[in-house]
Amino acid sequence: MKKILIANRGEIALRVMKTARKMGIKTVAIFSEPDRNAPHVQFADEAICVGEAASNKSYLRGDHIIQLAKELHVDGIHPGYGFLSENAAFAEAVEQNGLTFIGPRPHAIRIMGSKLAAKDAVKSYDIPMVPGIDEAITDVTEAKSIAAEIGFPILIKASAGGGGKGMRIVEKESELEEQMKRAISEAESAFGDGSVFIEKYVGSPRHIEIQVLADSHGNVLHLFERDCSIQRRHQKVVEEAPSVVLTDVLRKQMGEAAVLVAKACDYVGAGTVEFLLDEQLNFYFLEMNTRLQVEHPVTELITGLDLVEQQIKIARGEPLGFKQEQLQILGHAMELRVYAEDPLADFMPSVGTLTRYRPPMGPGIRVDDGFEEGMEVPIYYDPMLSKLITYGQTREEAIQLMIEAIAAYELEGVSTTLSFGKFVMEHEAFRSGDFDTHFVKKYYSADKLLEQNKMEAKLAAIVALKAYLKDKEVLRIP
Ligand code: MV4
Repeated sequence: MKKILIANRGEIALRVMKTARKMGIKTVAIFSEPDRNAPHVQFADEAICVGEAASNKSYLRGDHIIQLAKELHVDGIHPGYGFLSENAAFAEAVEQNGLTFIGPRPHAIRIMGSKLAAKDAVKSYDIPMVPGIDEAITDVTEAKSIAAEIGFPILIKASAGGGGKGMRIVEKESELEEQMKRAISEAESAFGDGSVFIEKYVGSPRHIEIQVLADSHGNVLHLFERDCSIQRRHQKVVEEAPSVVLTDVLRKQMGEAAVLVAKACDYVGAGTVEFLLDEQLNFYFLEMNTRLQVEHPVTELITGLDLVEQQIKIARGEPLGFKQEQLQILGHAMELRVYAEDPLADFMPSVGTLTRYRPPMGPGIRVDDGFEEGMEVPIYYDPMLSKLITYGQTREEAIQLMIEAIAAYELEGVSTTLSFGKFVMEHEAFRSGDFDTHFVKKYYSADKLLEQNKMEAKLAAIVALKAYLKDKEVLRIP
């Protein structure tokens, strides 16, 4: 592989290109009109415009992108995350055009793109699943009898849904019919597939995901877990590795279950297997994400591996260069997603120009971003500005470094979730590790953040006043 095209933008496009360059591989960037001067375009060896601002007129034009890749004599395409990354038809078209898709086979993407197909694929393996059904359900009477068997509350999920879209909690039988009808019609209009199914609702779960790597020679390994429980409306905010709640035994069990999930769909490449972990530490397979994830850096820091390098080597047909026993967790990594959103105004997207942008630097600090001072934050795409990642020997160290890095992050022109990140890092429930997916709902409010900001301003004023009084004394100012 001599030249790859990165079918993405922003921080992940840059991230992929950095590894490609390190490996001596030339890079081609694609960009939409408003992204013409973006850092990922400047960094690449070559760059080509793929259309207008709207994603469906640029970054989602699969056939057009493949055409351009061929004209530029590209060998492989890396899709990043989002956009075309989990589009089986695109992966297939890339291969049919004689290019390498740096990602899993279309077969695996297709299976895992449907929750019911995923359940069906893994059911002959010994993988714990949430009590429920593994077939689409349309009949209300049947649904009622299944729900009675499982016990309320139950959750209705759309097979084609993802990231919490199309989910409905049903507390009692009298609500079932109405909720089911709604779920089906919602799934039909949102995904073009009205298949829904029923699961027992796990009330206070942690979201634990396992990173897997599979080569094309049948070797499948896991790279331990990431705890992604701190999220807001299904949008992850803080991710860390390892998780404070996993024991070595549980980690091994979940890792082995994740490897089985990958084997069940003949997985090749880097993937992530999502689990729910309940209060009794029972774990259940939820779904598999067939892409490089946003939060992959925390796994890189605790394992010392470059996941993009692994993806490229796997795509080149190389066998994995290590065995499960050779992998170990070293230290603790924490990631904060910095969004251009106002945490004091219900996380409203905040657009504008980055009049000042100086990310923190130093030992144990990594910033993955795709912005520069003076750039405008475009309204067309994901509002994530950067990922602030810290690494320490211990969790306490990683948290402390995160608090310092947030303070050192100079950013003006738009509102960001940096202060919200500080709120999380300083919260007792987060520090003690006693949290679940309801953390934000349970503990966060704009008022509390405002209170935190006021306290800080007061503290700063007191420090300044003390310094002034001392100066006055030393300088004998009357
Ligand atoms: C669940 C659940 C409770 N019980 N399934 C949300 C996203 C999708 N990946 C699955 N999700 C959930 N499935 C059962 N049977 C709770 C969630 C859930 C959740 C999962 C992971 C991270 C954050 C979450 C927030 C709310 C609900």
